[in-house]
Amino acid sequence: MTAKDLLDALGVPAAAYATGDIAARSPIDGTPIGQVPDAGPQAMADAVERAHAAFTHWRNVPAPRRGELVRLFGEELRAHKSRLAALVTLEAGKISSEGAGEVQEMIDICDFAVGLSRQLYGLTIASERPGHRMMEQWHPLGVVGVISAFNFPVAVWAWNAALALVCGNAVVWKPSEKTPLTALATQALFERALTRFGQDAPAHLCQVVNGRAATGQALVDHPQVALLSATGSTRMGRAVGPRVAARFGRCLLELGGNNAIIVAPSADLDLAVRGIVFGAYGTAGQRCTTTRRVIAHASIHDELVARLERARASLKIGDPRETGVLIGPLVDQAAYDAMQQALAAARTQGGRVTGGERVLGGAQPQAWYAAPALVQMPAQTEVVCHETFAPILYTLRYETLDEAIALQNAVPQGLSSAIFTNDLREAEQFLSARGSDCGIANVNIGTSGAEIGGAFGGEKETGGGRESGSDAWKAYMRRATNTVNYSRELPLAQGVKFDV
Ligand code: UN1
Repeated sequence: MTAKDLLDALGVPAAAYATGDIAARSPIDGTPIGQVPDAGPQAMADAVERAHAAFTHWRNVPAPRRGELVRLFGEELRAHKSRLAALVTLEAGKISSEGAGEVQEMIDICDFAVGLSRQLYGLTIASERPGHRMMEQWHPLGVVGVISAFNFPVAVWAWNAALALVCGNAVVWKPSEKTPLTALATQALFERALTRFGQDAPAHLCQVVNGRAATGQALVDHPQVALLSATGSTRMGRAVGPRVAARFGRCLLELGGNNAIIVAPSADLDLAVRGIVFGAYGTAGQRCTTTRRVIAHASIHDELVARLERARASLKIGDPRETGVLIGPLVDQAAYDAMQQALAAARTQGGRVTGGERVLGGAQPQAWYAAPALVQMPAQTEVVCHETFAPILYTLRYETLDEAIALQNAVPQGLSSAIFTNDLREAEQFLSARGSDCGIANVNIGTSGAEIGGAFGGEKETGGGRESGSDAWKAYMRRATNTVNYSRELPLAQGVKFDV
C-alpha cells in the first residue's frame, strides 16, 4: 500500500498533506510521500490557547470518564493497527514487526491509562493535631506540550498523551519534521474516538501542530504549557530545558542514551548474543535504548566478539517491508554521515571496525542503508562516550566487575543498561546503589525494548524524566496537600502559641 492509500484508510484527508514546506520522505527509497506546512509560532500559540480552554472543561470531567476516551482511542488503534504500523514503516523505515510493535506500545499504554483513570490515588497522612486530617490530592496541570522524535514517531506521544488525558490535561503535539504524516494519522484516529465519546470532550483537547524549530520553540516558551515533554537529542534538551525552567514550567526530558551491556564469565552466551544483536542493530541502531557498548570479561571477550561478528555479518539488510529483513534504512543522509564520522573517529582512536559501509546504494541512490558496525576498542575513548544514532556497537574488555561497572557509568548519559550473568552476587551488585547509574538496569535481557508497565527514562544527560508506567503519571499532575480541621479548636502546628 502507498502512503496515500494508508492515509486514506486512516482517515487523513489528502489536502492535509498536499502542500507545505516540510517534505516527508520515506527512508526506504527516498521518495516524497507528502508535504505539510510549517505552522509557525503564532499558530502554535493559538493552539496552546485553544488547548487551555479545553483543559478548563476537561478537568471537571471525572477521571474514569476521561479514561473512557482513552479506551475508545485504544479500540481505534486496535482496529487500525496494521495500517498505522505500515505507515510507521514507510515514514520512519522500521521493519514491519517493529512498526507493529510501536503501535502495540500505544495500545498497551492506553490500556494502562484506562486502569489508571480509577487509581489516581493520593495519601491520607496522620496529622499531629487533634481533630485534623491531612491528605493529598492530585489535580491536572493544564496544557501538556509534547515534542517527539522520528524514531518512535507515534508511541512516545501516546505514552504522554494517554496519561496526560486521564490526568485531566489537554495536549499539544509538535512531531518531528521527519515524521509528520504518522502524527496526522494518529490524530485522525484520536478524532474518531472523540466522535464516539460524545459531547463532554471539549474541542481542541488534543492537537497536532507540525512545524520546524521556531514552531516548537513557541510551544516551549508558552506560559500556558504547564509541562513540556520532549524526546530527542541531548543537544535539543540543553536548548529546551533552560527555557522551560526560566518560566518555571515543568520539563520531562527523554534525551540521549549510551547504553552498555556487561557480559560476565558465567553468562549464557547464547542469550547474550541475541540480546546484544537486537539491542545494537534493531531499529538500525536508532533507539534511545540501543545497545552501544558491550563490556565483556576478558575470559569470554574473544569468543563473544567472534559470535557477535558472525551474527552481525548474517543480518539481512534491505526494504523493511520484506520478510526476513532485520535492518532497515537509516532515517536520512545526515544519519549516515554521522555514522561514517563516528567510525572514522573510532579508527583514529584505535578501533578495529568491521561493517559500517553503505549498502544498496546502487538500487536505492536516495536512501541510506548501512551495514551494522562492530568496533573493537582498546579503551573507552571519546567517540565511545558519544551517542551516535546509528548501528555501531563498541566492544571493550574488563577484568573485575567493579571495573566493568565503572566503565559502564563513565559516560555522560544514563538511560539503559544490562548485565548478562548467572552469578547472583554479580547481578545484585549491578542492580544495587553501587551498580548501574541508569534509569533502567536489567539482568539477562538487553537494554532496549522496555515494556510500558515500568517507568521509562534515565539520569544525567538523559534528562531525568520518567514516562509511561509505574507512577510516572504524577509528572502530569500537581499535588495539593490539604489539612482539614474538624474540631472546635485551632491548635497550631509545632506547638506554637499565638492566642488572640
Ligand atoms: C526511544 O527510543 O525513544 O525501550 C524509546 C524501548 C522502547 C522505547 C524506546 N520501548 O526500546
